[in-house]
Amino acid sequence: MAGAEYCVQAGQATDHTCQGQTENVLTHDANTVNGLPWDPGTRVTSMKPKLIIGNKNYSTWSLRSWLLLREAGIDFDEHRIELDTPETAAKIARFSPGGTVPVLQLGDLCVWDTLAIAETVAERWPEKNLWPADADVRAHARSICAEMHSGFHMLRECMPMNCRAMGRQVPLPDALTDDIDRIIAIWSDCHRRFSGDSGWLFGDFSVADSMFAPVVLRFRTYGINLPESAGFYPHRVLESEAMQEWLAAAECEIEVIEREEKGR
Ligand SMILES: N[C@@H](CCC(=O)N[C@@H](CS)C(=O)NCC(=O)O)C(=O)O
Repeated sequence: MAGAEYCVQAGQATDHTCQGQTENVLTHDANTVNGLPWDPGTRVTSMKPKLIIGNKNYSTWSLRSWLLLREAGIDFDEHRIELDTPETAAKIARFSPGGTVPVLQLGDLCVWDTLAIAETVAERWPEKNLWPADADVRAHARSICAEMHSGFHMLRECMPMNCRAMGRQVPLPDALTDDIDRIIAIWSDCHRRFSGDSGWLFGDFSVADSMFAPVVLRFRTYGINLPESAGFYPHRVLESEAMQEWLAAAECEIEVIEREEKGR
């Protein structure tokens, strides 16, 4: 599948409207927020969700939202925008107020940024159990997701995701090995405390697995050896049918973004 932009399944790209809301949330229990009824949103939207993504070979954030929806078994259309072209910004701007992909459209509602998408999907499809059921375990899962979202700058800089590349070698300065060691510690800790036999970080597939999946691909591309305590995890991620589907599509893309081609 080549070409700059495509829509998969039904539907063409349409303009979006965004429902912006700001609210200071002070207290909540299971059913209320600040004493008002808590509205979890329309549980099943009348329109099929649409996910706007970038190149499958390179776009880690796109992979995270895409994998979350696919592993959850939620039917959605996808719309791909080729990154790193003179038209990319304008094409993304048609969908994303933040100017980045991924973007999730749920009918008229537009959700941008990976963590916001994950929270929204988990909230609107509660039966998919995309966060761990136990509140303390859920807090742990949220912590490592937030850490992934805001940290690991050396890993991103030095080891860009490049799904179809194998056998790449990059220098490993201390700051990069610190990032790698921290990921190993996160996976090992989850394995010891939460994984059980499933191989996913928290037993069942969760938002956390979608957040760490691109790291698995980075370690594969750059040949990072893992201790046994963390080595279980890449196997689980790579044997996911959804992940295999993503990798096959990345393989078929013809675009090359030179600055992402490290370690040749
Ligand atoms: N914090 C954002 C980051 C998203 C992001 O940086 N996406 C990249 C692609 S992986 C992007 O859209 N870049 C804009 C561009 O390449 O023009 C999120 O989590 O969604």
